[in-house]
Amino acid sequence: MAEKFLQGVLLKAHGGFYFVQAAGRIWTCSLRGRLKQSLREEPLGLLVGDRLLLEPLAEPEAVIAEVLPRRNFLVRPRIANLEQCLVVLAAEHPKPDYLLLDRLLVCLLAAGVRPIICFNKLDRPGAEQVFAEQFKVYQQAGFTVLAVSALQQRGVAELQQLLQGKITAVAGQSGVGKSTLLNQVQQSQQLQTGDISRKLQRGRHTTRLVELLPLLPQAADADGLAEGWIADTPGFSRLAMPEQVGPDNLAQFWPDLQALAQDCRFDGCRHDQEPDCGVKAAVAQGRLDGRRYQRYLTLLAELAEQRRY
Ligand SMILES: Nc1nc2c(ncn2[C@@H]2O[C@H](COP(=O)(O)OP(=O)(O)OP(=O)(O)O)[C@@H](O)[C@H]2O)c(=O)[nH]1
Ligand SMILES: [Mg+2]
Ligand SMILES: [Zn+2]
Repeated sequence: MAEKFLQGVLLKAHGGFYFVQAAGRIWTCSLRGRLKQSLREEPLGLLVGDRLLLEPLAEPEAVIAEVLPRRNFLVRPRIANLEQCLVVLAAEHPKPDYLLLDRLLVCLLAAGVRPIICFNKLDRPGAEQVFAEQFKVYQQAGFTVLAVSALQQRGVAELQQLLQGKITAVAGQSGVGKSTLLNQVQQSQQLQTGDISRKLQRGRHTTRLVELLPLLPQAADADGLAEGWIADTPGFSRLAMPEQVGPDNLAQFWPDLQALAQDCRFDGCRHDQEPDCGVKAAVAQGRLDGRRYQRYLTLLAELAEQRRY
């Protein structure tokens, strides 16, 4: 009975059909009547990333019989079972937006998604030095930090390793090279890549669809199953601060501050105006990067402001 079903992952929904990867191929699926009924009561319905049970019909058609329990899900962008997020910056051009980076790190940690920080365009002049400085700051905070050049295919194999077997989203400002990088790690489809200046003039993004892309399999395995999926979603770069993050717990999602907070005199220290603060002492002694601390204060003030009305 159980073996007539295949387990798969929802890659995208389009035109009333669901495209599901299972057993080494992509199936065009509809919903079983009973499931359709029960999903009507679910405000989110099926999400890209959902793990499903399929009943194959004549290939490539199948019926979705069941949705397996979700590990987690996000509403904006809509995605289920997301394990990690690649946060891409250009070491050079466009200039890195570290406030955006730190904001994304907080959002991801609060959502239970592992961030991987990826500096791209290491081929550009001056990029090595930018990377070396920031590597220290974020590595010390406990994050995985990569140096890559999508143009020269540098660091791409290492990146691919980190993506194996997982569902990964990609975030970062426009023009940092997300689509270019993804074209090198994912299977067939070519994503649209654009020219920065043209895009900045138009002030819009080339990437629109939320869709999971099967990764290139690392080793040739029998089924030709992609061992991992990546989502090129524009929504991630504008992720809103989750509800549960406020001025009193912001530091909990700031691993480098969190470690220093044990030296603070007060338990509820916000590491701002309080006396005898372990975090401020560390900044004064150069043990914590002053600019990252300033960005903490910026986000802290922003959260305090939001709670005021
Ligand atoms: N020098 C250099 N240029 C790169 C590299 N990777 C990407 N680029 C260029 O940067 C520009 C933007 O790349 P995209 O991949 O379109 O950037 P994106 O992050 O997907 O941008 P949006 O879709 O607008 O968010 C393109 O002109 C790429 O050719 C790299 O490693 N080195
Ligand atoms: Mg893109
Ligand atoms: Zn403190």
